Amino acid sequence: MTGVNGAGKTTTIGKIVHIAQKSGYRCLIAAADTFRAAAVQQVQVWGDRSNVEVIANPGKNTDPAAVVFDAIAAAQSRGTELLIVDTAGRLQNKKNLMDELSKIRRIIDKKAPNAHVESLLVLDSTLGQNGLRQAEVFSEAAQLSGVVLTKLDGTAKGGIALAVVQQLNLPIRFIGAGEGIEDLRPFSSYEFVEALLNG
Ligand SMILES: Nc1nc2c(ncn2[C@@H]2O[C@H](COP(=O)(O)OP(=O)(O)OP(=O)(O)O)[C@@H](O)[C@H]2O)c(=O)[nH]1
Ligand SMILES: [Mg+2]
Repeated sequence: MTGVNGAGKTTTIGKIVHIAQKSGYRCLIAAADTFRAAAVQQVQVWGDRSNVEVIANPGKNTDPAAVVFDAIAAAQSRGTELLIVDTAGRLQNKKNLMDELSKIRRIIDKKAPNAHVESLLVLDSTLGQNGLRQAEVFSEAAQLSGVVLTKLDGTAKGGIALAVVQQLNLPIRFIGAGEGIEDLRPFSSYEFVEALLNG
């Protein structure tokens, strides 16, 4: 899960593991946001809500790629079916942080060559056109396969979604419609267009 600061990555992870766990998948979370002090605790709280274990490195400012490496090893030895990686929020113009993201992606591809990898950009739908530039840069660094549109419970209608799909050719996988654990829905283009035109 990738995206700029505060887009809703960690919350979305909490929501996704909730659905996945309920659907019977064996899940694991990698706490690869080693940048912000409270980030590991935050994702841990979400893991606890669904009884999903979180792989973290207790050290300070540790290498997030190393956490991902460890989490993949744990997932492989346990027969985990879904491993979700929480990453630190980053601005797309910070080259070193985008390089860090590429490194995480390389580790995943190398260490789990047979895994089905979904690389999702979590996009705050209240941000409008700024989202598009983000998506382009993230797409290169993390080889995005889709988008999650968050905060659609507010006044934002997420018109940016049209541009994301058209210009980047990325599917929208989920929408976030609130801060609660149940506030995640699969994306429906029909409902989305109805809301965009009528709401
Ligand atoms: N209203 C609303 N708020 C949301 C939604 N998703 C996330 N939030 C809120 O947005 C804020 C940021 O969410 P996080 O999940 O911490 O975002 P993040 O991308 O992990 O942030 P960083 O790790 O700091 O980059 C929190 O207050 C969340 O409750 C949503 O769909 N709707
Ligand atoms: Mg986070």
